[in-house]
Amino acid sequence: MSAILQDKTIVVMGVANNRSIAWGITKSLHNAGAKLIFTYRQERSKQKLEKLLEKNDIEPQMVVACDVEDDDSIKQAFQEIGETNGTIHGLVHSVAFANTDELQGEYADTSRDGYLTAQNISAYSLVAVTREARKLMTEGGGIVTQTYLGAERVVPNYNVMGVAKAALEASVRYLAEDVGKDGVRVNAVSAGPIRTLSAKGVSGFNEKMSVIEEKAPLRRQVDQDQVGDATMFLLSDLARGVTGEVLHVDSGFHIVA
Ligand code: NDP
Ligand code: KAL
Repeated sequence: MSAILQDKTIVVMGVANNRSIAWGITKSLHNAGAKLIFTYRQERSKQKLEKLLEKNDIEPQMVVACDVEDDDSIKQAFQEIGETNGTIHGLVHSVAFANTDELQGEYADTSRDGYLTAQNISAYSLVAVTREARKLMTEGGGIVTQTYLGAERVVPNYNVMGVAKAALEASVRYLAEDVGKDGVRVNAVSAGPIRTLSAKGVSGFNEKMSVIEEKAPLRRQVDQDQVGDATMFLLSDLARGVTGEVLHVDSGFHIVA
């Protein structure tokens, strides 16, 4: 039997280091036989990524800069990807940002600028990259983004990011309708708390982690590899009937009152 993602080319956005959710996804996609293209924003992330790829014997098809705040950067990245690789079959969007001062206190105090930044990088970016990526998805394929329970419920400190994730999840549904006619599926994974660079230093993170072990049905932490395998499933033909969906990979925490 051939590997699940044999002959599939997938673009992965959002590896900053070995703790990144996108790195867990990379390992799952690589093990499933996919050819991988990476995008990064900061030079530092590129260097970390290249070291990681080398250490793990993963040969990338391409590593290209892409700042999702900038339409020209997105256009250029996907044009280069198209010119070098032709058709792609998948896209992983694992990117989010809000200013630290908006991730504490009351949501009611969110500034206009802080609101727009969070929406811009964390939600609109999926719309912008889907528009470019679909041009290269001539054989159909899958797009998967990363979200969090704070989109559905009020989670202390998540604040402006919760509202951005709500927009992201709604975008998953609207985009799924648009690109479905071309055989492209759009889904999200809603992960439980995982200690990553983004999560570092934001208040309330440690408590959120410990509650999973106490209250979630599986009574254990979520890790990058679990999210990686679920994302791999959603990108694969095994999920060919699934689109517009938010799949919780959270030890079942979201079902508990
Ligand atoms: P990381 O810090 O590892 O990854 C965040 C990534 O976002 C970085 O690679 C960063 O790139 C990238 N990024 C930020 N701004 C931009 C931009 N303007 N253009 C391009 N890339 C950008 O954290 P995670 O792996 O935790 O986060 C990945 C996703 O998972 C996010 O959407 C997050 O909301 C989501 N998530 C995380 C959970 C957790 O508990 N960790 C739980 C549920 C969802 P660079 O460093 O190069 O700027
Ligand atoms: C309730 C939770 C506790 C934490 C609250 C808010 C978390 C927000 C996530 C958001 C992505 C964090 C940031 O944007 C951090 C940023 O302000 C500073 N960090 C950086 O700039 C680093 C260097 C770069 C790499 O980070 C980014 N993002 O570019 C939520 C927890 C339980 C679950 C989490 C962490 C969810 C999530 O969405 O990440």
